[in-house]
Formats: sequence, structure tokens, C-alpha cells
Amino acid sequence: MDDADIFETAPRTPGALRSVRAASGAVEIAYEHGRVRAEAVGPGIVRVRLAETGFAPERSWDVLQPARPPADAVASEVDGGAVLEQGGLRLTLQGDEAAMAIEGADGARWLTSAGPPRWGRARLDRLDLPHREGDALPPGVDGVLLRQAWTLDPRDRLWGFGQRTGGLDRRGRALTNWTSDSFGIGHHRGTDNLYQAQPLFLAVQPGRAFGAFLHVSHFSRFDAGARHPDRLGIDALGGELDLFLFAGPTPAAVVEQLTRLTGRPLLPPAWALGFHQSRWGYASADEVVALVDGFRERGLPLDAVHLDIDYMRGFRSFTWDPERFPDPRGLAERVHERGARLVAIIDPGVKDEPGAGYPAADELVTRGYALRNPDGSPFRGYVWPDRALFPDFARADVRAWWGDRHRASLVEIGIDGVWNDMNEPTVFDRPFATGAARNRPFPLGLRHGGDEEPASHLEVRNLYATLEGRATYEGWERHAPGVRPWVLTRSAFPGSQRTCATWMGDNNSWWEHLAMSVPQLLSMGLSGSPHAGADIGGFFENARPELFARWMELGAFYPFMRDHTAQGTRAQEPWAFGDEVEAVARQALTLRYRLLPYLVTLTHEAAFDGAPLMRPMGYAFPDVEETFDVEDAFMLGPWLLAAPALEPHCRWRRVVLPPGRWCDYWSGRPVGDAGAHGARAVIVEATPGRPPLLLRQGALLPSGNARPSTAKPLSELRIVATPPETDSAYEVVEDDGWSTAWQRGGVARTALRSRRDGDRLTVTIGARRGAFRPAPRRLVLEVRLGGPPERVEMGGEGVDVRWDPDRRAAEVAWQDDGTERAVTVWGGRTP
Ligand code: MIG
Repeated sequence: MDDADIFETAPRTPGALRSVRAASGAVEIAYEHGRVRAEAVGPGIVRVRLAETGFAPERSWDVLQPARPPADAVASEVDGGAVLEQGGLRLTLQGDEAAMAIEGADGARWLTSAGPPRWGRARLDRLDLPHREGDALPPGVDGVLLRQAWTLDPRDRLWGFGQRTGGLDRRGRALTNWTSDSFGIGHHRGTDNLYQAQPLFLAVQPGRAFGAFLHVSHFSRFDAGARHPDRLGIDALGGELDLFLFAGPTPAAVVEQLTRLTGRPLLPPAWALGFHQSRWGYASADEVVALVDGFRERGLPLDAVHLDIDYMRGFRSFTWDPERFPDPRGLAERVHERGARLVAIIDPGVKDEPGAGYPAADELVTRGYALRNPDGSPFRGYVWPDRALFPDFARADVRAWWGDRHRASLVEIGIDGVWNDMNEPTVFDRPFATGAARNRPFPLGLRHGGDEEPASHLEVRNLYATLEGRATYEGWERHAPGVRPWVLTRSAFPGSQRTCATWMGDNNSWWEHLAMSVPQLLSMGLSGSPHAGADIGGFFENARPELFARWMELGAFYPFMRDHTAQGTRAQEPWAFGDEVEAVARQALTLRYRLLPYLVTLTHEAAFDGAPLMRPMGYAFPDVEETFDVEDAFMLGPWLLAAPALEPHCRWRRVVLPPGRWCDYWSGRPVGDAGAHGARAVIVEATPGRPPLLLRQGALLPSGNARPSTAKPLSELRIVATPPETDSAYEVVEDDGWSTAWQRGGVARTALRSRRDGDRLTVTIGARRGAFRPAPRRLVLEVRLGGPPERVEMGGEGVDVRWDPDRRAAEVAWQDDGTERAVTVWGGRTP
């Protein structure tokens, strides 16, 4: 949109350069009408702020983690400007109008400002900002739009941007950052904006990557080349450009830098990595117990059941329906006895009925904890409990209170996790009972932060769910000390990954949405929020059998695996589609549970440096251009390439093989060798129940026995190895699966190494380190080979080996005593 359309009057620009200060790793420049401050805030992380007058105040609720500025940043004055260099990133500000260039250490241009930044009051009707009739942008800086255009390298793909529809590369799209519920059927490939707002991206091309996070919680937009293919436009209310730049140089390095700044992803409890069954409409405690029994009778694994809004008394958060859920404690016990867990939904809208014996409402009102209208009265809006009030989560006292509300009604009852819905936040225009209720925007003039730290809805809306999630997580920590909390959220902003897992909201039972979940979840991982899933089977509409079967297969690789569907849709439990589909679902669930030791290891990697579990091919192979645009396949950690069936009647599919040799996980058969550098496409079988899943050359994949739930300890840890080119290494990380002891050394680490020397392959399973002691179990080394080995030795002595021709696997097993074992295999050829 042209300036003339979006600003009320001609915008202002910084004008002439007035003064430059470059000292102690920071640059400050004053212009006639603006100022810039740039500093290195962490290794490979540079912050640049640009404002017309003052910079925005620091907020108590900010998502940034404490910074440790690197000592080696160099800020220097140059002729008519300044340069800041750190960690392979170079920011140059030179001349008038805040002209900026951001380059890599090699001089490669990343972003160059294309024209001066502009400020002016925005025209609300041109912003695509949902608002009510009669709403106006508030006076002051909240209504000031900062606009800045940048020149992009034509070769860069633009990844990240959080929860979005469409493909992995967002170049060519306009992207809004404003948390929104798109209730009703449904969003699609072209929908711009969903429940979450992640104003961040990665720019990637072979051999290089950098990233940027717009640290502005206000309404903002990116034009990622929609209007001009080689321009990136940033529009942000609040009047400030506050940009964190990440030096990369790989996608993995950018994600590490981003999550160092906004926080590392939480470590989920083991049960949360298992299978979750949900539906909107499980309407009584007995139905829930029967559901769990349904899994147990059929021998299908299950770890959690989700209770949707029907468990509450009249949709009041923190209550239980006295007739249908008369004994919640007893329900939790019955579910726990069956080896499963319970997750209960909580909506932020608290029924507006003070004095009616509903403590949450009484306290919200008497303590003045609700969001307020401009005139100071509490804001009311219609949502599930009809007229509701909304807690002001920007206040620390309100967050503490909200967290405490979980104690009696959830924690002490034995509920294991919380599911936060409707927290964009969402309201409707009339009570549901009257029919035809529609989403209604919140008034823009709402006040957040109480009297102590007043802030506008424009500034806080995008953070609402993240602050709710934090309140819930911290409350859980207080009331169930030592236990890992588990919170699932629908809406989010960067930083939410510290406390919440997330799902992609209301998708449809469409093949398109099955396929779209791949780039969507990959983008979540790139945006620092890897613990994400999409509703398996689809939420709206009725899943057909084949779609459901394929969705279970793909869902087995989702970091968060949940079957969920809307009220009124047909049954969507794994057995609801007949025996054939149930058999496929069983295969998928069995694979999921076998892979749990790998998934646990990957969650530790994520908690350590942000690495996503599901990784785009170009993340794993950042030098290989052919892998960059693959969005129908992905890496699960470093060893597995998943190429799901994403279309009806699929029996074969094309797979782009990245460098190296690959073999089929199921059969052990070679599927191709793409050589050392390039990629090549192969056609592989996609039989239902055995979706294409490839093992990378040199894999050292931890896995285990299938179990009905994670409540049972592993009885077998199995290392699946494929011969490396020369050598390979990995580390298995295990923990107790439920406590916070992992933060204090309560883990078990086992180093794995493999080495190939001609015809001889040695796999070493190192001595276990760390304070966690696994239950007694077998250790199995499973080496995938072209044929049976000639000889196998362990510790220099010949050992028995089992050859499984169906999987082309040579297996050696022993009782795991935590000591080092080296197994050498002669012959057998590489697969
Ligand atoms: O207005 O709680 O996205 O997962 O089942 C709909 C009922 C409210 C929306 C969630 C969905 C959930 C449903 N909720």
C-alpha cells in the first residue's frame, strides 16, 4: 500500500544526521527527527532500534531473556556514520535518513534499507486491523505507524513467520501479525493470519542464513515481496522499529540465536510425547473411562485424554459439571489406573456472575483484575459461558492469581495438563444460545497492565496467550513442585515456547490440510516453537477413512500427536473407520512409541539449543539448494527422513534424496545414493501402514519397545545403526520423564559412535553418564546391512547374532548394565 493511502498525512522521516556515538560495543546516532541505537546483545545477535523520539519503555512482561552482551563487539565511527560488528554480522549506518546496511562477514548483503523509514498516524481503515465500528486508533505512539522497506537478495527464501498457512517459503506474501481466531470453516492456503503472531523470519540460501525478529508486540505486518519481489516491507504500530538480527550462518544457528533471546523450548513430560485422544463432545466421566478402555482392549497405545469444554459447569473455567463429572478426583484415578493422563481445557473468558457462588468471577471483580474499557469499567464480551470478563494477564498479580486458581480445581484433583483455548483472545457478538454468533474484534481502546503499567490492546493483544500460558505454567510449578507442567495453547507470541506446547487450531478434514501441516509445523520449529501438532483427522467436517489413516501416519512424527475433532462430526477414534484403518493406526502408534527414546533425545536437544524435532530438508542440508523447497517431506531429527503420503490413493511417491546413502526403515533396502553433494529424486513405495521413512547413512537411532503408554518403563533400548561413510556419532539422552530433576543432572547420557573401515564396522555404545538410572532392560544393537554379517564380536569375543532378513538387520542383545560396549561387524555389505 502506498504511503498516501496508509498515513493520515504525509509521513515524517529521520532527516539529516546530527551526531554519532560509537563506544563500548554500541552505536547511537541522532537525526533531525529520529534516533537509532544498535548494540550486540549476544553472540551473533545484534539489536537495532529506531524511533522518532524516545524508545518504548521496558515492559515487565517482555519475552526477552536476560542478555549476556558479548565482549567482542566492535562499534566504530566511520565517515558520516558508524559500523557495528559482531559474530559475523556487520551493521552500517551512514549518511542521512537512517540509511542502513546489514551484511555478513563475507560482505554479502542481507538487508539494505530501501528509502528512509517513515512515521505518521495510520489510517485505521487501511490497516486490515480487525476493529469495531466506531473504534479509533488511540492517540499517542500506539497509533503511529513505522514503515521501513528493505532490499532483499533475490536468492533468499524467507522461512519462519510462525503459524501460517501455505508453503515453507513465504516470499511473495503479505503477512499480518495479529492473533486472530478464524472460527468457522475454515482457513486455507491463502489465509494470511491465524491464532498466533510470530513476527520473525529466516532468510536462507545455499551456504548462508540469517534471521530477524521484530520485537514489537503491537499490530505489525510484513510485505515479504508481495508488492515488489525484491523488497521486504515492515509496518509496525507503536512507532518503533526494534529489530533483532541473527547472524546465522546456518538455519540451525539462527534458531539457536532466536531461542537464546526468546527462551528455549520447554522439556515436555514423557506422557506428552505419547498419543493424545480428544474430541469436542466427550460428555461424561464414564464416557472418558470407556474411551480409555477402548484403547486398552484393542491394545492401542494411549497416554492422554483431553477434556474439552463439556466437563465444566456451564463453561465456567475451574468448575466441573456436577452431573456428568460428579467425581473428578475419581475420574483422574480411574484414568491413571489405566496408565493414561488427563488434560483439561481452560478458557480465559470468566463468566460474569459475581455473587453467584463462582469464586473465579467474584475474585476477578472484587480485585479489579479484569481488562478494562477506556472509561475504567470492566470489559465484557460473549464467549462460551455467555457474558464474560477477561483477566489482565499483563499484571503479575493477576498471573499469580490465575495460576493459583488451578490448584484446587485441577492440580489437587489429579489433572495432568492444561489446554488453553480462545486466548487470542476471542469474543463473539452475542450469546451462543441465540444462534448465528460471530467473532467480534476486541475494542482497540481496551486497557491492559492495570494502573501500574498501562498499555493499549494494540500493544498487549499479541502477548495475551503467552502471558496466560506463563501464569498457568508458573502456577503449576508452585502447586505441583518438582513436576514438569504441561500447557497447550492455541494463541502465542515468541517466548511462548518456554511454557507451552501448541496446536494449529481448527483445521478441516481435508487432504489439503494434511499436506499443509508439514510446512506449518516446520515453520513453527524454525520460529523457535517446536512442540507443535495439528489436529489429526482434521477438526471440522467428517474425516474419510483413508484420510484419517494417512493422518495418523504423519501424526506419528508430529512433536505433539493428538487426534481431535469438532462437536457433531463423526467418530474419529482410531477404530472408528473399520479394521483396515485401525491396523494402519496401530502401525503408526507402534512406530511412534518405538521412536520415543529418539523423541525424548530430540526434546533435550530442543531444550538445549532450540533445535526443532521436525526439520526442513534445507535445515538439515543447508548447502544443498535442491532440498530447500521440499515441503512434502522432512527430517525427524538427524537420522530419519519422513516422506508421508499426502494424497488420496497414493501408493508410490517421489522423494528428493539429500546427499548420502539412504535405506528404507521398514525393509532395510537401499533406496538410493545421492552422492556427496547433490540431491536426486527417487520413487518409493507408500503402502498404507508403511509410509516412506528413510534412514540416513551413519544413523545411530535410539528406539525402544512399543508400550501401551509411557507409564510403563522401557524394557528395551534399541540402537538402530546404518553404516557410515567413515564415522558417525550421537548421544542418547534419557530422564525420568516427569520431574524437573533433568535441570540438575538427573539425566542419563549415552554416547554412540560408529566407524567403518573397509569391510569392518564398529559401533560403540559408551558408558552411561549422569544421575538418572533407567529401569532394568535389554540393550539391542540393530545394524542394518545388505546381507548377514560374517562375524560379530563384542569386546573382542564372538557373539550370537540374529539376522532378520525382513528388515535386513543384524541384532546383538545384552542386559544393559550401563558399561561401555563395542560391537564389531565383519562383512554383510552396506545397504
Ligand atoms: O469456539 O472448546 O480450537 O479445539 O474443541 C470453539 C471447543 C472452541 C476451539 C478449539 C477447539 C475446541 C473448541 N474450541
